[in-house]
Amino acid sequence: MTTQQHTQASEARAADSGAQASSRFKDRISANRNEQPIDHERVDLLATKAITALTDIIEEEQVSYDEYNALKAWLIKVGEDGEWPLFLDVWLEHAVEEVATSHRDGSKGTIEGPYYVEDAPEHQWNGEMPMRDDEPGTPFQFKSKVTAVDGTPLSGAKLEMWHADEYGLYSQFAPGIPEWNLRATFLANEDGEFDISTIRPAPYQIPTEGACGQLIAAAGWHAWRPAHIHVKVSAPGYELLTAQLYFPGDEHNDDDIASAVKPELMLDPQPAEDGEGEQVQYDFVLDPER
Ligand code: MBD
Ligand code: FE
Repeated sequence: MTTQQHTQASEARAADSGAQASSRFKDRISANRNEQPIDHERVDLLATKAITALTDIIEEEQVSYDEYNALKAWLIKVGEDGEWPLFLDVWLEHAVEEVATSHRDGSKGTIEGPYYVEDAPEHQWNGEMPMRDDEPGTPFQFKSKVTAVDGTPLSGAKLEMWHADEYGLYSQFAPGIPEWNLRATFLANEDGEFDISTIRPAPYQIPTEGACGQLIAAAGWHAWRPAHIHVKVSAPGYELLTAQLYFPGDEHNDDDIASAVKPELMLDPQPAEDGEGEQVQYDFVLDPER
Protein backbone atom coordinates (compact mmCIF):
# COMPACT_ATOMS: atom_id res chain seq x y z
CA MET A 1 0.00 0.00 0.00
CA THR A 2 1.26 3.50 -0.79
CA THR A 3 1.19 6.15 1.92
CA GLN A 4 -1.68 7.89 0.20
CA GLN A 5 -3.73 4.70 -0.10
CA HIS A 6 -3.06 4.00 3.54
CA THR A 7 -4.16 7.49 4.56
CA GLN A 8 -7.41 7.03 2.65
CA ALA A 9 -8.03 3.64 4.24
CA SER A 10 -7.30 5.07 7.69
CA GLU A 11 -9.78 7.91 7.19
CA ALA A 12 -12.51 5.55 6.03
CA ARG A 13 -11.97 3.32 9.04
CA ALA A 14 -11.53 6.09 11.59
CA ALA A 15 -15.09 7.19 10.81
CA ASP A 16 -16.44 4.08 12.57
CA SER A 17 -14.52 4.65 15.79
CA GLY A 18 -16.81 7.23 17.37
CA ALA A 19 -19.92 5.13 16.70
CA GLN A 20 -18.28 1.91 17.99
CA ALA A 21 -17.64 3.70 21.28
CA SER A 22 -21.39 4.25 21.73
CA SER A 23 -22.43 0.61 21.47
CA ARG A 24 -19.46 -0.44 23.65
CA PHE A 25 -20.42 2.02 26.32
CA LYS A 26 -24.06 0.88 26.37
CA ASP A 27 -22.99 -2.77 26.74
CA ARG A 28 -20.67 -1.90 29.61
CA ILE A 29 -23.28 0.17 31.44
CA SER A 30 -25.99 -2.49 31.17
CA ALA A 31 -23.56 -5.19 32.35
CA ASN A 32 -22.56 -3.10 35.41
CA ARG A 33 -26.00 -1.74 36.27
CA ASN A 34 -26.31 -1.76 40.03
CA GLU A 35 -29.85 -0.36 40.38
CA GLN A 36 -28.82 2.75 42.32
CA PRO A 37 -31.79 4.75 43.61
CA ILE A 38 -32.19 8.18 41.99
CA ASP A 39 -30.98 11.07 44.16
CA HIS A 40 -33.75 13.51 43.20
CA GLU A 41 -32.19 16.49 44.99
CA ARG A 42 -28.91 16.03 43.17
CA VAL A 43 -30.61 15.65 39.77
CA ASP A 44 -32.67 18.79 40.47
CA LEU A 45 -29.52 20.75 41.43
CA LEU A 46 -27.34 19.65 38.49
CA ALA A 47 -30.05 19.78 35.81
CA THR A 48 -31.18 23.23 36.97
CA LYS A 49 -27.58 24.51 36.94
CA ALA A 50 -26.92 23.09 33.46
CA ILE A 51 -30.10 24.63 32.03
CA THR A 52 -29.39 27.96 33.73
CA ALA A 53 -25.83 28.03 32.32
CA LEU A 54 -27.22 27.54 28.80
CA THR A 55 -30.06 30.06 29.10
CA ASP A 56 -27.53 32.59 30.46
CA ILE A 57 -25.47 32.13 27.29
CA ILE A 58 -28.55 32.55 25.07
CA GLU A 59 -29.33 35.88 26.73
CA GLU A 60 -25.76 37.16 26.94
CA GLU A 61 -24.98 36.29 23.33
CA GLN A 62 -28.45 37.05 21.93
CA VAL A 63 -28.70 33.62 20.29
CA SER A 64 -30.98 33.59 17.22
CA TYR A 65 -33.54 30.99 16.06
CA ASP A 66 -31.17 30.01 13.23
CA GLU A 67 -28.46 29.30 15.80
CA TYR A 68 -30.88 27.48 18.08
CA ASN A 69 -32.04 25.25 15.19
CA ALA A 70 -28.44 24.60 14.12
CA LEU A 71 -27.77 23.39 17.67
CA LYS A 72 -30.86 21.18 17.60
CA ALA A 73 -29.86 19.60 14.29
CA TRP A 74 -26.30 19.08 15.52
CA LEU A 75 -27.36 17.43 18.80
CA ILE A 76 -29.58 15.03 16.82
CA LYS A 77 -26.60 14.21 14.59
CA VAL A 78 -24.28 13.53 17.54
CA GLY A 79 -26.70 10.77 18.58
CA GLU A 80 -27.23 9.45 15.05
CA ASP A 81 -23.47 9.26 14.52
CA GLY A 82 -23.02 7.51 17.88
CA GLU A 83 -20.60 10.21 18.98
CA TRP A 84 -21.84 11.07 22.46
CA PRO A 85 -18.98 9.18 24.17
CA LEU A 86 -16.50 10.88 21.88
CA PHE A 87 -17.98 14.33 22.46
CA LEU A 88 -18.23 13.97 26.25
CA ASP A 89 -14.80 12.38 26.72
CA VAL A 90 -13.08 14.96 24.53
CA TRP A 91 -14.67 18.10 25.98
CA LEU A 92 -15.93 17.32 29.50
CA GLU A 93 -14.22 14.25 30.99
CA HIS A 94 -11.07 16.14 31.99
CA ALA A 95 -13.07 18.21 34.50
CA VAL A 96 -14.71 15.11 36.00
CA GLU A 97 -11.31 13.44 36.31
CA GLU A 98 -9.88 16.43 38.20
CA VAL A 99 -12.76 16.32 40.68
CA ALA A 100 -12.46 12.55 41.12
CA THR A 101 -8.71 12.52 41.86
CA SER A 102 -7.92 15.86 43.54
CA HIS A 103 -7.52 14.18 46.97
CA ARG A 104 -4.68 11.92 45.82
CA ASP A 105 -1.05 12.05 46.98
CA GLY A 106 0.19 9.47 44.46
CA SER A 107 0.66 9.66 40.71
CA LYS A 108 -1.37 12.07 38.58
CA GLY A 109 -3.91 10.51 36.27
CA THR A 110 -5.93 11.77 33.34
CA ILE A 111 -9.02 10.81 31.34
CA GLU A 112 -9.89 7.29 30.17
CA GLY A 113 -11.33 8.39 26.83
CA PRO A 114 -13.74 6.41 24.63
CA TYR A 115 -11.52 3.49 23.58
CA TYR A 116 -10.89 1.40 26.72
CA VAL A 117 -11.94 -2.26 26.64
CA GLU A 118 -12.18 -4.26 29.89
CA ASP A 119 -10.59 -7.67 30.46
CA ALA A 120 -7.72 -7.57 27.98
CA PRO A 121 -5.84 -10.91 28.09
CA GLU A 122 -3.16 -11.23 30.81
CA HIS A 123 0.59 -11.33 30.17
CA GLN A 124 3.57 -11.66 32.48
CA TRP A 125 5.44 -8.61 33.82
CA ASN A 126 8.05 -8.66 31.04
CA GLY A 127 5.72 -9.51 28.15
CA GLU A 128 5.03 -7.99 24.74
CA MET A 129 1.94 -6.07 23.67
CA PRO A 130 0.04 -8.25 21.19
CA MET A 131 0.86 -6.99 17.69
CA ARG A 132 0.74 -8.08 14.07
CA ASP A 133 3.78 -9.79 12.55
CA ASP A 134 4.37 -6.74 10.36
CA GLU A 135 3.24 -4.14 12.94
CA PRO A 136 4.77 -0.84 11.77
CA GLY A 137 6.32 1.59 14.25
CA THR A 138 9.37 2.34 16.39
CA PRO A 139 10.03 -0.39 18.99
CA PHE A 140 9.36 1.00 22.45
CA GLN A 141 10.43 -0.63 25.73
CA PHE A 142 8.36 0.50 28.73
CA LYS A 143 9.82 -0.14 32.19
CA SER A 144 7.92 0.70 35.36
CA LYS A 145 7.75 0.10 39.10
CA VAL A 146 4.54 0.43 41.09
CA THR A 147 4.71 1.46 44.74
CA ALA A 148 2.34 2.72 47.44
CA VAL A 149 2.69 6.34 48.64
CA ASP A 150 4.85 5.04 51.53
CA GLY A 151 7.27 3.46 49.04
CA THR A 152 6.21 -0.19 49.45
CA PRO A 153 6.57 -2.06 46.12
CA LEU A 154 3.20 -3.51 45.07
CA SER A 155 3.80 -7.07 43.90
CA GLY A 156 0.06 -7.52 43.28
CA ALA A 157 -0.07 -4.66 40.77
CA LYS A 158 -1.76 -4.97 37.37
CA LEU A 159 -1.02 -2.67 34.47
CA GLU A 160 -3.56 -2.48 31.67
CA MET A 161 -2.21 -0.79 28.55
CA TRP A 162 -3.90 0.22 25.30
CA HIS A 163 -2.80 2.54 22.53
CA ALA A 164 -3.24 3.42 18.88
CA ASP A 165 -1.09 1.92 16.14
CA GLU A 166 1.31 3.70 13.77
CA TYR A 167 -1.72 5.08 11.88
CA GLY A 168 -3.54 6.36 14.96
CA LEU A 169 -6.13 3.54 14.96
CA TYR A 170 -7.39 1.50 17.93
CA SER A 171 -8.24 -2.21 17.71
CA GLN A 172 -11.95 -3.00 18.26
CA PHE A 173 -12.87 0.56 17.17
CA ALA A 174 -11.46 0.56 13.65
CA PRO A 175 -12.17 -2.53 11.51
CA GLY A 176 -9.55 -4.90 10.15
CA ILE A 177 -7.29 -4.97 13.20
CA PRO A 178 -6.92 -8.14 15.34
CA GLU A 179 -9.19 -7.98 18.41
CA TRP A 180 -6.56 -7.43 21.14
CA ASN A 181 -3.94 -5.69 19.02
CA LEU A 182 -1.97 -3.24 21.22
CA ARG A 183 -4.15 -4.04 24.25
CA ALA A 184 -3.05 -6.12 27.23
CA THR A 185 -3.11 -6.63 31.01
CA PHE A 186 0.34 -7.16 32.57
CA LEU A 187 0.93 -8.71 36.02
CA ALA A 188 3.79 -7.24 38.10
CA ASN A 189 6.77 -9.28 39.32
CA GLU A 190 7.44 -9.68 43.06
CA ASP A 191 9.02 -6.19 43.16
CA GLY A 192 6.03 -4.48 41.51
CA GLU A 193 7.92 -4.08 38.23
CA PHE A 194 7.08 -4.23 34.53
CA ASP A 195 9.24 -4.41 31.41
CA ILE A 196 6.91 -4.23 28.41
CA SER A 197 7.73 -4.31 24.69
CA THR A 198 5.52 -2.31 22.39
CA ILE A 199 5.72 0.27 19.59
CA ARG A 200 5.37 4.05 19.73
CA PRO A 201 1.81 5.12 18.95
CA ALA A 202 1.10 7.87 16.39
CA PRO A 203 -0.68 11.15 17.17
CA TYR A 204 -4.45 10.70 17.02
CA GLN A 205 -6.95 12.72 15.03
CA ILE A 206 -10.52 12.36 16.23
CA PRO A 207 -12.90 11.28 13.43
CA THR A 208 -13.51 14.28 11.17
CA GLU A 209 -16.57 12.95 9.26
CA GLY A 210 -19.11 12.87 12.09
CA ALA A 211 -20.84 15.47 14.25
CA CYS A 212 -17.74 16.15 16.39
CA GLY A 213 -15.68 16.75 13.26
CA GLN A 214 -18.40 19.04 11.95
CA LEU A 215 -18.20 21.14 15.13
CA ILE A 216 -14.42 21.28 14.94
CA ALA A 217 -14.50 22.44 11.29
CA ALA A 218 -17.28 24.97 11.91
CA ALA A 219 -15.43 26.46 14.90
CA GLY A 220 -12.07 26.48 13.10
CA TRP A 221 -10.43 24.22 15.70
CA HIS A 222 -8.10 21.26 15.01
CA ALA A 223 -8.92 17.60 15.72
CA TRP A 224 -5.60 16.37 17.15
CA ARG A 225 -4.60 14.62 20.32
CA PRO A 226 -0.85 14.19 20.91
CA ALA A 227 0.52 10.65 20.71
CA HIS A 228 -0.28 8.84 23.95
CA ILE A 229 -0.22 5.49 25.74
CA HIS A 230 -3.25 4.73 27.92
CA VAL A 231 -2.78 2.86 31.21
CA LYS A 232 -4.83 1.67 34.15
CA VAL A 233 -2.74 0.70 37.16
CA SER A 234 -4.32 -1.15 40.06
CA ALA A 235 -3.51 -3.27 43.11
CA PRO A 236 -5.78 -4.80 45.77
CA GLY A 237 -6.49 -2.20 48.47
CA TYR A 238 -5.37 0.77 46.31
CA GLU A 239 -7.22 3.27 44.19
CA LEU A 240 -7.31 2.56 40.47
CA LEU A 241 -5.08 4.97 38.55
CA THR A 242 -6.18 5.84 35.00
CA ALA A 243 -3.60 7.81 33.04
CA GLN A 244 -2.13 8.57 29.64
CA LEU A 245 1.57 9.05 28.96
CA TYR A 246 2.88 11.51 26.39
CA PHE A 247 6.02 12.09 24.32
CA PRO A 248 8.13 15.25 24.55
CA GLY A 249 8.15 17.38 21.42
CA ASP A 250 4.74 16.33 20.11
CA GLU A 251 3.15 19.17 18.17
CA HIS A 252 -0.08 18.92 20.15
CA ASN A 253 1.15 18.51 23.73
CA ASP A 254 0.17 22.13 24.38
CA ASP A 255 -3.18 22.17 22.58
CA ASP A 256 -4.67 18.70 23.05
CA ILE A 257 -8.29 18.79 21.83
CA ALA A 258 -9.19 16.68 24.91
CA SER A 259 -7.30 18.88 27.45
CA ALA A 260 -5.80 15.72 28.96
CA VAL A 261 -2.05 16.49 29.00
CA LYS A 262 -0.32 17.22 32.33
CA PRO A 263 3.42 17.85 32.80
CA GLU A 264 3.64 14.89 35.23
CA LEU A 265 2.52 12.55 32.44
CA MET A 266 5.41 13.34 30.07
CA LEU A 267 7.72 10.41 29.27
CA ASP A 268 11.47 10.76 28.86
CA PRO A 269 12.33 8.22 26.12
CA GLN A 270 15.98 7.29 25.58
CA PRO A 271 17.68 5.29 22.82
CA ALA A 272 17.28 1.56 23.60
CA GLU A 273 20.31 0.07 25.42
CA ASP A 274 19.99 -3.18 23.51
CA GLY A 275 18.27 -3.42 20.16
CA GLU A 276 16.63 -0.74 18.08
CA GLY A 277 14.12 1.87 19.09
CA GLU A 278 13.60 3.57 22.43
CA GLN A 279 13.17 2.73 26.09
CA VAL A 280 11.65 4.58 29.00
CA GLN A 281 11.26 4.23 32.76
CA TYR A 282 8.03 5.62 34.23
CA ASP A 283 6.96 4.70 37.77
CA PHE A 284 3.51 4.79 39.38
CA VAL A 285 2.55 5.60 42.98
CA LEU A 286 -0.87 4.41 44.13
CA ASP A 287 -3.04 5.87 46.89
CA PRO A 288 -4.58 3.51 49.45
CA GLU A 289 -8.34 2.96 49.08
CA ARG A 290 -10.28 5.30 51.34
C1 MBD B 1 -8.69 9.14 22.06
O1 MBD B 1 -7.78 8.22 21.67
C2 MBD B 1 -8.65 9.55 23.34
O2 MBD B 1 -7.71 9.04 24.12
C3 MBD B 1 -9.55 10.51 23.78
C4 MBD B 1 -9.49 10.99 25.18
C5 MBD B 1 -10.51 11.02 22.94
C6 MBD B 1 -10.57 10.58 21.65
C7 MBD B 1 -9.66 9.65 21.21
FE1 FE C 1 -6.56 7.54 23.13
